[in-house]
Amino acid sequence: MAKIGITCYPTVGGSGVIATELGKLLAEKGHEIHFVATQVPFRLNKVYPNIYYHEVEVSNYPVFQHPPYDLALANKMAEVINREELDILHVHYAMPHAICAILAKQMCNRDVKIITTLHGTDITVLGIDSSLKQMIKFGIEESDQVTAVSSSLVDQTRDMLDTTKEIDVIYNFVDEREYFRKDNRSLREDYCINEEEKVMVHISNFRKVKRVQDVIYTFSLVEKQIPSKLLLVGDGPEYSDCRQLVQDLELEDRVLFLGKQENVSDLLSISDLKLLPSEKESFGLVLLEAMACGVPCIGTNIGGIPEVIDHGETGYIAELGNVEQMAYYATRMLGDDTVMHEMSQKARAVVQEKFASTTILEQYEALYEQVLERD
Ligand code: GMT
Repeated sequence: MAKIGITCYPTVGGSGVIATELGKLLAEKGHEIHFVATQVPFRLNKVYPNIYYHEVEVSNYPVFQHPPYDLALANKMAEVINREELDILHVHYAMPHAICAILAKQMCNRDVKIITTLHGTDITVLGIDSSLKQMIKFGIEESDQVTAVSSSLVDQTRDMLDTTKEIDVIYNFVDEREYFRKDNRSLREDYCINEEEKVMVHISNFRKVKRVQDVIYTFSLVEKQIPSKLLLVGDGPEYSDCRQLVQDLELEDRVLFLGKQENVSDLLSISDLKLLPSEKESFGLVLLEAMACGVPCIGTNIGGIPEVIDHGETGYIAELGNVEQMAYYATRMLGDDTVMHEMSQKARAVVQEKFASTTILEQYEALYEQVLERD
């Protein structure tokens, strides 16, 4: 059994979820897990005797113009590596976490192996600030092993960073014990959703790249043909504009803004179709969460989305920004109960086969073993 440190942004979307769920599954297999982060990861909602949390405290002395998160993290990582005798430090994000891990390793006298998982956002950042390229490349190349959450992200990383570093694809997963379809008829009633109405859902952090407005425009076309409601779950920078758009389109009685929600599987269990029309998405963990609850998805032909949605089988892939096409697919699916039922079944099956948590866990464990066997 290994002693594994994990660093992630504890409250940030999919990457934080994957890092925490992975830590929990590894702990259940008997590994000793040490989270090194600024907060207890939000999914760490139960006591595990072999999971420890080491808090990174960022000082805010007046002399520092900016609180030194990266240095405080590297310092705490070094402390934990030495004291807990870590074998592996698995960090999520090359920047800044891999860089901090490399610095921490240099500070201590232990041959801890650094595993870096790329979630896409580092590469997105490069599109905005190319001056960080060398830094991200350094973090990746100096890691003992690098993984990415989709093949598309591997290609993108190679293209943008001009690196030949071996990057393994290990897909994301969901905890099937939490994500399954529940009988939630009373919740439908609570939201005043009629028996004949179909439910479309979108869940995100409402960043511009998620294109929530496309969800609303698509829904406005669908609801003209099929009695339906739209659940918008989450909050973020585009939230106010989305509310305004719903008002302008006179859809207030059909679109429900639910804000941030914890028990997403309950909401997915009353949904028929999920939309993710993003312009950047290395994987789209929310798609997997939906599919596990038997909800087929429509997504864009962007990043890792086509690796998650099997076009015509578990949902549909549309062109970026093409709301007519998305509405066409949505009405085709929602208007035919047989098609919907088949797609729903297939979506669940794919989660159990291609993205099963046991399979993904084995892939990470095999990678750890391989790295620990080196020199
Ligand atoms: O997409 C976000 O805004 C959050 C971000 C994160 O760091 O959690 O998501 C990234 O990692 C997720 C987990 O691997 C992926 O499912 C998301 O597709 C990815 N986001 C982007 O690539 C934009």
